[in-house]
Amino acid sequence: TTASPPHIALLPSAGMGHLTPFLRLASMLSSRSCTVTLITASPSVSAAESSHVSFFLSQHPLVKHIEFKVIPSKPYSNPTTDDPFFLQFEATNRSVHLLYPSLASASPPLSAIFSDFAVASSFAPVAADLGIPNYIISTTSCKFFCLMAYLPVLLSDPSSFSSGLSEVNIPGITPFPLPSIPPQFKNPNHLFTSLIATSAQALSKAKGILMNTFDDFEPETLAAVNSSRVLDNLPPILPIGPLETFEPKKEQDQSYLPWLDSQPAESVVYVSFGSRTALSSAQIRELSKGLERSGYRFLWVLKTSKVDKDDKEELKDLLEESFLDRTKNKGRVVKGWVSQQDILEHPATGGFISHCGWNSVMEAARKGIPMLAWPQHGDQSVNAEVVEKAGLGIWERKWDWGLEGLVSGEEIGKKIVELMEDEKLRGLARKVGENAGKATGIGGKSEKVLTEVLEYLEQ
Ligand code: BUP
Repeated sequence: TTASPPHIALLPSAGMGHLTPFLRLASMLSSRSCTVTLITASPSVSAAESSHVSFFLSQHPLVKHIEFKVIPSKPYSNPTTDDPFFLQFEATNRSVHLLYPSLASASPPLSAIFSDFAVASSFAPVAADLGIPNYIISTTSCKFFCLMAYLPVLLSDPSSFSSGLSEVNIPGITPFPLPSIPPQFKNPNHLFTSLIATSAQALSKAKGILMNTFDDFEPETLAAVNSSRVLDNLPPILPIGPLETFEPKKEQDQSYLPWLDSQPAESVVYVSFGSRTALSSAQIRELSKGLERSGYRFLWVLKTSKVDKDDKEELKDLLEESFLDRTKNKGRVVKGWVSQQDILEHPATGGFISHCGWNSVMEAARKGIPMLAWPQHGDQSVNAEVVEKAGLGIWERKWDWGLEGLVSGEEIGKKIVELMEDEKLRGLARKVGENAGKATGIGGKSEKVLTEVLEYLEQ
């Protein structure tokens, strides 16, 4: 009999930063004739997650959907965090065994499961019982992945994070400056830390780690991890990025698009800190001053709460009316969801001030848009260093390392000018975009890696 395309189930975990790469990969697999089952946990934490899942399914009628109810965390059951995304990671881990019957009875039978790093430990036994390979999807940089994979070793030595050290060392790769390590990692009891460490211990059971990055973007780290210099028991790391985007969700308010259409090429600074980061109101005011001082045009997506459902403040309460008035011809400030991929693709966009969430980094890389990295938490500092090293952007370390508290409008204004006027950076960023295109094009490195995985899984 001739081989038929595999049936792959995908299990993302909480937050748009985790959901987005899964939806993209699901779309790519479906267009390569795989049977695809998308598994989602309900209820979702943010409104953006549930609306994107519905939209995705409406656009991909062939994709099957399993929705499973997570066993909720008891309120205050974990005193180390009240972050709703971390609590959902934990609740999902406690609930994935409930999926066994529907996965075991899938038709055609499942060939593999692609699941998020954050559920690696609880999902490994389910995949083993089903007798099918489990690939982990890592939604961050290869550099930060190495830190997570190595975390159990670091935690076993109490001096790893001692304040006397200026950096954390992991064999085979460049050191991590101490301020770029998420502070939670220093507390082994923190929910986030224990989840990552437990997941890391399960990595060796996976068939491979699929990663939204590409060889030319993180060559040294990928080479080190794939030649067992970081850890000797990791499965192959498989760079398949930047993941292809599919048609974005159209929101009602897209008035920024006609506005962008009327701006000169590469003249607009796009500003976004991702779906779950809210700057302080004082920092929001300084950023507004910085944008105005820079003299550049801008499109600024403003968030004021970690979870979108709680975001109720109005623009006029956040920014001075006089600012909105003075800049009405120069810029747009938007609340709510925008189509970031449309904005990054737009010829008027010339620079991107970003928190360096990894999806945002890969989207900017794909388009070759220079970044001003302004990481806020989690993996973002490590990602910012990767961005700088790859030539995609500039990064002012002291801004996010808390060395000076509030960053002034004056400093921000100067950095924006640097971002927009540095021709060498623009050239390097364009080159990154070309390399990203080569990696995902026919015969490109990332495309080949994915093709090989799918050939292996053919039934
Ligand atoms: Br906000 C926003 N529109 O308005 P990251 C985000 N996005 O398309 P995060 C929009 O969501 P984590 C908006 O293009 C990217 O694909 C954006 O993921 C898109 O950051 C995704 O960049 C956001 O990884 O997640 O949301 O902070 O903290 O998990 O990295």
